[in-house]
Amino acid sequence: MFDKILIANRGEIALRVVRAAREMGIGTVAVHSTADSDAMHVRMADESVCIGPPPGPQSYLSIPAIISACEITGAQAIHPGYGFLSENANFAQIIEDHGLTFIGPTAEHIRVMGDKITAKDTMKDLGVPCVPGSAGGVPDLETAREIGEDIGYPVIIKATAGGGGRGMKVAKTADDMEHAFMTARAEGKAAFGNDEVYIEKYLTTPRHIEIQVFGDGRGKAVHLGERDCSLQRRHQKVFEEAPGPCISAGERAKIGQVCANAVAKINYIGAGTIEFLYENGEFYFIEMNTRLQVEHPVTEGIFGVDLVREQILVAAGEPMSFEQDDLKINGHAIEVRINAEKLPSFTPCPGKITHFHAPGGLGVRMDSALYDGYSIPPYYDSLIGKLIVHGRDRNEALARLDRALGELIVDGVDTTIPLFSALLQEPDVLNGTYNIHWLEHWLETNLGTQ
Ligand code: MV4
Repeated sequence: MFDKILIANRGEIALRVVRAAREMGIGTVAVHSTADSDAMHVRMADESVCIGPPPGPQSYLSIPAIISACEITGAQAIHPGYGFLSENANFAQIIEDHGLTFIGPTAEHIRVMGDKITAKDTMKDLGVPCVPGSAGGVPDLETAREIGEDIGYPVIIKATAGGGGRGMKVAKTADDMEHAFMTARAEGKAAFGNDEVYIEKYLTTPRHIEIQVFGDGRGKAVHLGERDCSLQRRHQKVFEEAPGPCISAGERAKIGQVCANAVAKINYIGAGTIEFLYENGEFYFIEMNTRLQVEHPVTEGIFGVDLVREQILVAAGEPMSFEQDDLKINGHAIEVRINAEKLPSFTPCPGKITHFHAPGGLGVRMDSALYDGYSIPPYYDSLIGKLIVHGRDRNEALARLDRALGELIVDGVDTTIPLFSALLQEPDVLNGTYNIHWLEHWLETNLGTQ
């Protein structure tokens, strides 16, 4: 096992990794920008290294600065958290080339899943159900039109390098194809330097269901059920839950086994998430994320496992601590993302926290790097905390969420907290009858959000 690991991240996820490492008796090194000298992750880690000025590329995204921090402190492994360098295959490769360990999948798996076309090809070959569409990339407009006729409109054109909803265009009819194809290509080229696109049947009202998988890198893998992450705005999730309110035990076992078998077959190591659209009782693969996700705590809540501990174990060459048969769902968990943002526009709202009080009690978990007097810097994303509740069933979790939101105090900046209290009044949220478009429609109708 490692003696010391470095955490190449900030905020609540850096604390999350420190906590797992500390329980395992592993020392921790925080890295930070000059804007984060007073950040909680720096205070909580055993050691810290300043790696540069606030803009990402000069600190949290600087591979040389992070490798140097490892060498200075003698850290043997790097946990990337989420965002920043977590899905950068080059980073994973360079870490290995320096005789260090990347706490995550291999550079090759990151690369394959980072390109949506190779990801889909791979998953299709592994028996994972995919959205009907083009076989690989679509080279020109003429081919795009043929595929449109073949699979039927509406279709969606996606940039293979896309992410966060960029480089994605819907063609409702054949008349839209030229414009949609050209703009998806241009956006892919402009945003990612890659103009390759592929085409899928457009699903109009799906839910976003993702399966958590975990592999030991030696041909063994398990699934930890699904999360429903349909409540989102502009591809930013705001409310996530597990298990999915619309997924039966039979469906879970079936798609879960397909996913676990798929990643076992490629010797996948560590945590992964296989994203699906779910419509009319069918799962359609869209993407795989090769990192620990923001919403992993809802899965931890219902399975009672520490996913970061498991990531560290397998990265150190040890077996994971559970098998599929050990994994039984207990109750229901919900996470809400607390962002420093002003409603109804969701404009980022950095500034000084004059008072912070975290809720507590049975079934309540608050993952946050806030403290009284902390100043949220303007350089990073606006997530300032995650409130995760667990109950014996969904209704108990919902009641507990309402109760915990009432205890939570974040003064000094605007936050998304009032949104969640309002959502808990909505029958569709209480009943779990929502899809990927529900929240944006609700925000427009009720808050006038654009
Ligand atoms: C789709 C789709 C409908 N049909 N693919 C959005 C970002 C990327 N992760 C995939 N996305 C979608 N792909 C087909 N064939 C609808 C979306 C989509 C979406 C997916 C998940 C969560 C929220 C979403 C919001 C808008 C569109």
